[in-house]
Amino acid sequence: RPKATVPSAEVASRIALPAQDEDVATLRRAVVAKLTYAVGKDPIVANERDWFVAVALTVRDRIVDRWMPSTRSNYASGDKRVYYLSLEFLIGRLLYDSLNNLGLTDTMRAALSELGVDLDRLRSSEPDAALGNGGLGRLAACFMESMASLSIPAYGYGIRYDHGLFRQVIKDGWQQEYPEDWLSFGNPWEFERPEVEYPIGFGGSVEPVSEDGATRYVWHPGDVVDAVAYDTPVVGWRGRHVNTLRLWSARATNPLRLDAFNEGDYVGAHSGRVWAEAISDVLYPSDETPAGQELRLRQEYFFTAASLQDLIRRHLNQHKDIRTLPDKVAIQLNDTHPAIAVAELMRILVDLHNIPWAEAWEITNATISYTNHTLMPEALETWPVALMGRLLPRHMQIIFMINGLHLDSLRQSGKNDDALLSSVSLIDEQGGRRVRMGNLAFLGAHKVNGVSALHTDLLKQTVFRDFNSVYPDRIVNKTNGITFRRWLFEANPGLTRLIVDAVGERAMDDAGELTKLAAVAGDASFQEKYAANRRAKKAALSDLIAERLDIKVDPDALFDVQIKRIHEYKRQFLNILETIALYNAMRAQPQRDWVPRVKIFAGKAAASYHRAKLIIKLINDVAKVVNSDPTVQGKLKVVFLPNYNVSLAENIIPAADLSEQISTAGMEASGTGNMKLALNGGLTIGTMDGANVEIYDRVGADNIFIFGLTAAEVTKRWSGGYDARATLAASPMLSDVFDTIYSGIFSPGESGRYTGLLDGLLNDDRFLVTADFDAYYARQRDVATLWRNREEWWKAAILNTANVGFFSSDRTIREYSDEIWNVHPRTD
Ligand code: Z15
Repeated sequence: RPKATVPSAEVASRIALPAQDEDVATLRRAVVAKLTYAVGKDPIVANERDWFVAVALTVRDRIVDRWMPSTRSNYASGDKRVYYLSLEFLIGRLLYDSLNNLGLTDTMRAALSELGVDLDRLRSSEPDAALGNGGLGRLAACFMESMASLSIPAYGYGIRYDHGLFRQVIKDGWQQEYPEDWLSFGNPWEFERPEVEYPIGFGGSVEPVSEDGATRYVWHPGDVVDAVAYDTPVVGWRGRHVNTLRLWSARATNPLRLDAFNEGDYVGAHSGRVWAEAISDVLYPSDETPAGQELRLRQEYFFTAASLQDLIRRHLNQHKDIRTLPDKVAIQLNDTHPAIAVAELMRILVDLHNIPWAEAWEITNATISYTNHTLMPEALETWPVALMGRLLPRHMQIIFMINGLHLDSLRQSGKNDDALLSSVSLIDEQGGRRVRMGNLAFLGAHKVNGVSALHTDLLKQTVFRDFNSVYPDRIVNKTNGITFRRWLFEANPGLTRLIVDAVGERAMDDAGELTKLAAVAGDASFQEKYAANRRAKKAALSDLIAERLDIKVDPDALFDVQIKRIHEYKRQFLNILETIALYNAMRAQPQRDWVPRVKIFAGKAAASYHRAKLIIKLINDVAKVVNSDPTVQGKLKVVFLPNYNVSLAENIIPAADLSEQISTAGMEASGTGNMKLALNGGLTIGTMDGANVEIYDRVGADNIFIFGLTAAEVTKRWSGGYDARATLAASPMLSDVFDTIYSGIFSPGESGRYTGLLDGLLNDDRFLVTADFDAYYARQRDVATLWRNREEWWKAAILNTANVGFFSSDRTIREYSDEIWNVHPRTD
């Protein structure tokens, strides 16, 4: 099997853009032409946003030049295509991504400077495309970039939400949510495709029709919404290949009821439209917690059904025969959100194409595969049978049919165990019947993957244990990855330059080359340059902190960073408790020679997740007290940066000395922020959880700070009936922290603000915060000790950068291609 080719340095430099014809003057003229004729603005009066749009359109033209040949050559070759179905694509900004992948950054900077425009300022006038919540959505964006970079013909399919993830504002320490409005000034990267439009049905009834002794089922939907396509070209590294991200927007089939309008009922005339178009209005802001709302199920079916219609139409146009679908199409379900695809594809094959059931099932199973991203039982999606029966009556029948055949075949093969049958059933019969989307996805897929080695093992042992005994080859591991183009080259050009100087340009095409850095990890002059780059990034972040929060931090302090969604299992609570313990220790011995530290937090809480929001408030309350306490002499600062998003991550990650990856072992499926921080040389303090385990394997025990219970120990502690009160009694340090919070110093005027939070820990410490506290505190002191040894610290940091090449999403995508999709990158 041909592996993706990594060009030699010589070939790479020939492929490297700027393209032959792209000089500064050409680009400058192109930008001015866009500003004039596409934006309609005179350069004399154009504002920053106008310039940004003009530049984006100029860049988009260059992308399109490569998009058409990519698409054409895929048609010509007839190669198999990958379809990545995801309810989330957390893209962020595209300007630098596009410029860098096209090799046009420097040329564009020069062209703009001739026009008196600063490229770096334009960069920040682009809104983040925040069509995702966190790790799952960002993974989809990294995968799109890697698939393009590897020349794998692929489409991303999702929803073009009018409003992405809410904007977080911190008011008096509390999180407030405001609607996000990324489209308010238009989106220069996308192409609207009004002609690519599919009807999506909901509700109604199913009519059995007898035909030659057989029964066919005809679904008569009660209402129909149109899905309209918007395409964004995704350009790969060195502009080699361009794929399409196709996002669906909902349009009412009947936007205006003229009869109502004529009677003067203006609002009523539009009500149907408002209801129909609500489908693509807002991204549900819940990460790891199913929204459970009817509108969410409508979103899931809407984009899945539109995507299937689109890809089947494309398949039939080109290959004529729907039976060859698995040879030409690989559908990857990003979590269970598009799992209804299993029933929808069966409906299309059986009801619309008259394929016999068994053959349809084979086609479906060979085409679909499914990625699981969590083990947490409360995060697994289920839908009430009654709701699904009402919204998707034919799909409900099909799911019952699949389930009946599935359970019968198990019984026939002698698997009569009730416990097994009920655990692999598609229907949860306990407490109101519900459809289990995880089980539907598992059964409908030929491969099911976890996202880290540990997570995949646990999948086999827990949620899919019985399924795994019946289908032992179905579960495979695909450890997550990140695109180094965004998370190293674009976020940290200074470090990138150092790497290229040290190990050569080829490191930009082959992440494996990074290991050569290990040779200079102990080299004083390399360490000095590495440290100087970090210092510059920390100075920039300090400026940002001063600007946004009016807090002064010392760029020479240790920057200790926890950036991710706020969730109990991620244990920001543990971090802030340790911060308080450190604060207490500093107050007890103010004259000791403390390592100056800045604790940096950022992350959003789901709007309805009260505990998570209270943890944000606690962090901010602690910040207020600590930051203004003269006894700590500025050696401890606490910072909560609001509105964490991809762009803020790009600013924080290169400035991080310490990466907090402290989830309860067994609960973080993988993590991907851990990879970004390690790549940029932040040392990890973390538990043996998710991909931390694999980072540990690669960077080595001396270059990471592991602490706490392992996943197996966590299970044991739970089964033994964990008693947090006993832990507290045995830990003077933690008792002291609890007393400090109970005393009310962080909540003047409301001394009981955190009583519930602390009592909650004592009564039911589900995430074993108390159990890991002492070990965490001790490990943090080891961090401070290493920090004092500057040579050893930088050596460890450089070894992190050197040894995490494995976590490139190019590697992940190659594994999916070889072992799940059976697609092979084109080499032409
Ligand atoms: C999400 O962001 C993740 C899992 C989920 O089940 C949902 Cl609904 C959202 C995250 C995992 O928590 C994280 O560990 C993983 O790295 C990421 O998905 C990508 O696989």
